[in-house]
Amino acid sequence: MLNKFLAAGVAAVTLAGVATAAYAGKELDAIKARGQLICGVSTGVAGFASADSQGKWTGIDVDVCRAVAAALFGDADKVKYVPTTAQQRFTALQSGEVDLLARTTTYTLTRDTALGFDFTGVNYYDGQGFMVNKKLGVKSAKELNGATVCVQPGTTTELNLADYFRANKMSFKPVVIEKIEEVRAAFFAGRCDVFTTDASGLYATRAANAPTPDDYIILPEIISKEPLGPVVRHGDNQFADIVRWSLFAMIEAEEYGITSKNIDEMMKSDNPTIKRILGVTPGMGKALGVDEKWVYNIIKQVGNYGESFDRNVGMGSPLKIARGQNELWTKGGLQYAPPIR
Ligand SMILES: N[C@@H](CCC(=O)N[C@@H](CS)C(=O)NCC(=O)O)C(=O)O
Repeated sequence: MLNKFLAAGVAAVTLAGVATAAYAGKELDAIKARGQLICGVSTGVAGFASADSQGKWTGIDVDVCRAVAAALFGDADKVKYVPTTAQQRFTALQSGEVDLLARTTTYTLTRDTALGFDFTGVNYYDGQGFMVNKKLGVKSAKELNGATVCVQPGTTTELNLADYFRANKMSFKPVVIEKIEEVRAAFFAGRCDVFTTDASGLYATRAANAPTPDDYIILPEIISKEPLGPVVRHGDNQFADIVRWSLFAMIEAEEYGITSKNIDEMMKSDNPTIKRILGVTPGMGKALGVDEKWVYNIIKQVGNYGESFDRNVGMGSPLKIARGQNELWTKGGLQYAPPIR
């Protein structure tokens, strides 16, 4: 009996030895040589990615960039941000102008395949909605027949809008504008009756950009699934893995109660899972090809997923968006990370 177990153990060790960790490609080598991650973000959406007057970027998307930099360099500040419109973002990624997009980008089949990208997770589960001025007296999207609708090109928004109106046998007049600040200006000046985008973008626009936020309502209909997540080019699996697991680490840390505040205490935990996550028991960093303190650095400098959500878009922010689908799976939401082991 004992021998059988021993033999199985030896086989497992050999297997683990054969499966080498690194599929390092030219992307990761170039990022390391440069000493800085180049992250494509939006041109300015409060709570997701926006720069202050000093040029300091914050937001839940910015935190993805910061987490990857913390995993790679031990320093969340080693990021250069490149603002991109919805229309420009995919060319910026394909051409190599940015290493990664963390930019309210919906995970879809064609983007994941034909465009030559890999999505590495979902940092915000969203859905498309409609915002109108209260004075229109509209209570439901079903009452929008004949409306003029402001929309950004190069988005899933544009496609869903057409599908929704067609499916409901309604007509609409699109006002298609690339730059978000021009879309907002057009909508708030009354050049369109409706502004449609991801519900998060509607909340952000109302809270941060509306001259009088109370004048606007977001209609109850959510017409699509918009799982927003980080995306990289095909071609460097190890870099994709680092992006994927940096986000998973933030989610897993929240699940295990590891926060930026208590992480130094947590380093002394006896819990074998926490020891493995934090690299006290080594192995995960080696497998991913980063420092064993990668999760420590992410959580200490950026925070866990819940901290990032709360600070940027949740109750600790002006947006006050409820966790909803972005709550952890253990609390009835969709945020779920595979185990770090
Ligand atoms: N999730 C949709 C829409 C993405 C999108 O561009 N959303 C607007 C929401 S306000 C945005 O981020 N605009 C900011 C910008 O253009 O910089 C997609 O991936 O196509």
